[in-house]
Amino acid sequence: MRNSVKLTSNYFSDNRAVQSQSGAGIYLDGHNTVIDKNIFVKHENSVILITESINTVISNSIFVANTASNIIVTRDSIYFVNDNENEIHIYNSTIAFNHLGENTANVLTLGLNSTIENSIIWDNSPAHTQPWLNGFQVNDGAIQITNSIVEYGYYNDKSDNVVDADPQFVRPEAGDYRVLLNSPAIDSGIDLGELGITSDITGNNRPSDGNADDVEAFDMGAFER
Ligand SMILES: [Ca+2]
Ligand SMILES: [Ca+2]
Repeated sequence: MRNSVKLTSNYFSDNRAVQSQSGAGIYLDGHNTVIDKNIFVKHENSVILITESINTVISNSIFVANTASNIIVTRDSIYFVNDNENEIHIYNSTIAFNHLGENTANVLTLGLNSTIENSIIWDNSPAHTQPWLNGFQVNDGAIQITNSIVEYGYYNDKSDNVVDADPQFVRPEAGDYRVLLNSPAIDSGIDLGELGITSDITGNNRPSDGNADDVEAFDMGAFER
């Protein structure tokens, strides 16, 4: 496939799309894009809108304090519905404290076969009218979530080790989304080294032994300890 772009270590804030159906932070219609170690805050429209893009990877990234109707959304270019080929893979990312006001759209709208691994999805609103869906909308099937903290949980036959427990951020009110030593996120991820994930959003090595049991293991979320 063509189109290989990698966006690394950028800070996107306070963006708004002129057209409501466009992406405020990133509008993506290329293939094989990697969005690694980026921070997205205070967007008023869809932060990342993906259309007709195959194999998008988001890793080691933070999405906080956005008021978009969808933080990450995959859409068919014509009808604005999910495109099954627009699968997206989210690894070791933190999606928290995004409050969408009175808009009842979902936090994430992801195409079929999308996956979320080693991530933290916490304190986003509004929750889906069906709480067990927790703001996820998928087309004609379920996405796979593994080894992640998801508020209200997320359970289906594709999911494994999804924990509904406070991630214990250090000081979220001050923009510190690392987690405390006793966080359930520490050393509870799966090894994603073979996918090329070897460091966290600040450049710290993954995996690292964060719970002092002499075993290095991946954390959940954008930070490693
Ligand atoms: Ca660790
Ligand atoms: Ca350990």
